[in-house]
Formats: sequence, structure tokens, C-alpha cells
Amino acid sequence: MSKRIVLLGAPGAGKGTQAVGIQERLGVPHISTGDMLRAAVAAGTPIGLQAKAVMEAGELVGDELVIGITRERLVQDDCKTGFILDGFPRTRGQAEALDALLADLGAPLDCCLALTVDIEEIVPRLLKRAEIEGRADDNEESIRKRMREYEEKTAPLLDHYRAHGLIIEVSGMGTIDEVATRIGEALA
Ligand code: B4P
Repeated sequence: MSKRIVLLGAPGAGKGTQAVGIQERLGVPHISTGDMLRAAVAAGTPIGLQAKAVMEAGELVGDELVIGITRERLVQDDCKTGFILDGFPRTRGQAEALDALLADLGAPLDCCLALTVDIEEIVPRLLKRAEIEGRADDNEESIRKRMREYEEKTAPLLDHYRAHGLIIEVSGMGTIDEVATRIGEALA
């Protein structure tokens, strides 16, 4: 079964949600750049101070910063048996940096799991999360901006991974359990 996985999908596609189940099934760490950045913002670290306004506006944090924190995380011991990367890479520069790092480590990706959803489904999902969690970037303006960032900068990575024969596409529509079942079948 695949153990070094990139999860790709639009904001609200269910990456963070499904990564938790995949982590339990495969026993490898779930690495979310969004979670790492939110933790840095909450702790008021220099990285957090740089990222805060950018994230709230729904824009992407700079490549150099995000590549740096991801590289630091991927070289830790618990990633030797694999990992689920959630929310990274999001740009071509990040994808190339990841390819180079994994080549250095002699640990190439097993697959890129792409969660596909209809845009109309996403906005209500994220607005619902706004009510529950109060995340600063889950307002309609920021959500629309994040969608545009995804279409322009992240969706082209599907072709990058397709060219390497690594893409597994799974529909992210339906209930969380239905999507989890599909992912389990796709990764088996
Ligand atoms: P992320 O934290 O990655 O946020 P996200 O794209 O909204 O996805 P997330 O994983 O949290 O949500 P999910 O789809 O699981 O990024 C936030 C910000 O951080 C970015 O905008 C950017 O500023 C910055 N950032 C992060 N990584 C970066 C990088 N590499 N480079 C630059 N900047 C970076 O779920 C969403 C909601 O839908 C949840 O409430 C969930 O319960 C619900 N849901 C999920 N599946 C569902 C289903 N099947 N049915 C109904 N609801 C469902």
C-alpha cells in the first residue's frame, strides 16, 4: 500500500478531513502546512507574524517560507516510513522543491491522491466550518480568493503528477464516510 502520499484538492475538498482517516489506516504522520502555519500564527512566532495577514486574505504564503517548514518536518525520523502531505505542494515551485528533497532522501512519492469536488459544494462546506470553528479565512471573500489561487497555481500540479504517472483521482462528493471508503479502495 502507498505510504508517501500527496493529497491535492481545492480548499474544502476534504483534504484535512480525509487525511486523519488515512493516517490511522497507514500509520504514517499527517503533515498539514495549513495546520503548521495556523500553529505558528497562534504562537506568534516570526513565521506566524509573516503568514497571518496573507492567510486571512486567502492568498498563498510565500514559497520559501512554506518549503522551509515542510523540509524541516519531512526530515524528521517519523517520516522515514512515509507521510501524508496535506496542502503541500500548492505551486510549481513547491512541487519542484519537494521532488528535489525526496530525490535527496531516496524516498520518492508513491502517489498523488487528487480529491475532486464541485465548486458549488465547497462554499457552503467552508461557511459551515466558519460557524463551527471561526477560522479567520472562512469568510466568503477569502474563500473565493482561495478558489482563484487554487485554479491558477495549484490545479496545474495535477498535470505535473499525471506526467509522472502518480495521480489517483477520487471524487470528494458525498458524505465524509463515502469519500473515505472510496479513498480506502483507491489506495489498496
Ligand atoms: P489549509 O489549512 O490547507 O485549508 P483548506 O484548503 O481549506 O483545506 P482543509 O484541509 O483545512 O479543509 P477540508 O477540505 O478538509 O490552508 C489554509 C491556508 O494556509 C491557505 O489558504 C494558505 O494561505 C495557507 N497555506 C497552507 N498551505 C500552503 C502552502 N503549501 N503554500 C502556501 N500557503 C499555504 O475541509 C473543509 C470543511 O469541509 C470542513 O469543515 C469539513 O468538515 C467539511 N467537509 C469535508 N469533507 C466533507 C464532506 N464529504 N461533506 C461535507 N462536509 C465535508
